[in-house]
Amino acid sequence: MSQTVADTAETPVSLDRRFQDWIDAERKIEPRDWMPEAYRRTLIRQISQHAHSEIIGMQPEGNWITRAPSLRRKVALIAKVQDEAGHGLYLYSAAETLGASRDDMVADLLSGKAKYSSIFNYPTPSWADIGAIGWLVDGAAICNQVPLCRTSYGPYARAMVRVCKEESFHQRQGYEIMMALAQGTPEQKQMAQEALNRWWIPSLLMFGPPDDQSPNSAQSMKWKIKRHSNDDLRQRFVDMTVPQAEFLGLTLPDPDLKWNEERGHYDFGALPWDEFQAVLKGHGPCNRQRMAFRNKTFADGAWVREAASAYAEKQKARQAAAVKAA
Ligand code: BYC
Repeated sequence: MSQTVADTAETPVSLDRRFQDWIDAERKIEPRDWMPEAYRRTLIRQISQHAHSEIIGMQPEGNWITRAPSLRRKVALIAKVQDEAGHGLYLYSAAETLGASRDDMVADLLSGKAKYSSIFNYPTPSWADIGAIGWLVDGAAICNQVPLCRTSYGPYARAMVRVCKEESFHQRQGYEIMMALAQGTPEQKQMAQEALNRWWIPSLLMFGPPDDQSPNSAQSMKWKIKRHSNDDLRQRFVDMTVPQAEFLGLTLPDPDLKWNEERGHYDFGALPWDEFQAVLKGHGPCNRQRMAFRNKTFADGAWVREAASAYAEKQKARQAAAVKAA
């Protein structure tokens, strides 16, 4: 029988302590292991918010599937949006291993009780926004999510491996769109620049509040749910993205952005945290639209869920009859 958190200690120490030692030894927590209730709650919160973000995140891009400029672009965009649905499903499944019910999680999203990423409350008025989302939003997602492949909860860490592989394809499809526009006509280059201007700040806000205003970070880092702080990941993203913008010949919309030799990082301007808080409270440019669309889609899909449940019941009854007859 494999060892569990509860039987690691030779001396009588508290379960909390054994749990922390187990994590400090870089061992994974699995669904049947003992865990502090707060660890379980934190994970359900983070994983379900992450799942909701993937599901709502399909909307800004789905908006452009019918208007993609070529068949190749359309196929890639459909595949990307479909991948996001898949990410949502793996993540809901990971949260279910912690005892969360899928129906409750979905109900919390639909009622507006649950959060999803701030970034998906911004509009996509031009095709270049699809490039900017792939490049910047998926780029930010990669910075934030690659360390989650090493998060302490096994099912979440394993789900993130596939998610990150797909995100890296998404990031490249976005960068390729930006490259085509940046090397195109002056109007196309302008379109790319305007999309970059729209998405740069929201992408930086996506990493969450500054470390000194992040109530969950300290405990989540101790439990190795989070491996890096919000500010560290934001800085990593800025450092990674500046040369990519230079390569495209586009300008990041921040007059305070400059290389700091001493720190070995780029400095950047103050971020609008009041805007972030407003978006979280439901007052971003597209919050109402996103929620209304999700609720409508859920209601429109009721017949599919009913048909799938009826089919599953029928299969179950058939199998039971076959077992009885055997
Ligand atoms: N938007 O104490 P903090 C994607 C909330 S999917 C909204 O730092 P934590 C993609 C936070 O929840 C993108 N809320 O929290 C999909 C907390 O509120 P509660 C999503 C945010 O959890 C499709 C409060 O602010 N990625 O990339 O330690 C296409 C205080 O924050 C945001 C993930 O979910 C935000 N941006 O750290 C393309 C990754 N930031 O819950 C791309 C997994 C913070 O206490 N999640 N809040 O009421 C994480 O890594 C962490 O949960 C966060 C926040 C870094 C996001």
